[in-house]
Amino acid sequence: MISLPRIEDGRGNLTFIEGGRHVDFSIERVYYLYDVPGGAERGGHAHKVLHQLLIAMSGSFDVVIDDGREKQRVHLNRSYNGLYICPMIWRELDNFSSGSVCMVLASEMYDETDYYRDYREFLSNADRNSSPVS
Ligand code: T46
Repeated sequence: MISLPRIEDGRGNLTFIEGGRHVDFSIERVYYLYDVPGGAERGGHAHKVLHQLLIAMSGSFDVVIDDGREKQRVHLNRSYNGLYICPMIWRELDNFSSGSVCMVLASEMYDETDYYRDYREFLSNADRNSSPVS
């Protein structure tokens, strides 16, 4: 989880994000998920090379991250916190609150060939990329 800068004054709060400073990658793409119906699930894939930062700009949702060995459920509900997801992490998003907005900063342009959308294929490649245990 990355804590982003917060500038607070009587007019409200301001948060900013600089590529290469608050995130270790240069930001090539921004997209956002919104108007997500109650009970909907998104994600269900991993990326080969893409780095991303997920931020709950409004409302809240959960992200389940999975490196092929362990899973962790993370609740995002603050617009000054970002969840950094490196390559080769399976992610699933659910539990979207009404009116929530998930903004994503991405290190690459959209490329469908960067996705593992099949969990078994992801697992076999996650195994191959994992460091050997002595
Ligand atoms: C991720 C989670 C958090 C594009 O044309 N351009 C884009 O930049 C993106 C992200 C998607 N698309 C197209 C591809 C599909 O035809 O939009 C459609 C829906 O994409 P997808 O099913 O991958 O959406 P999510 O919400 O399941 O996943 C997205 C990102 O794809 C993924 O990288 O981490 O949000």
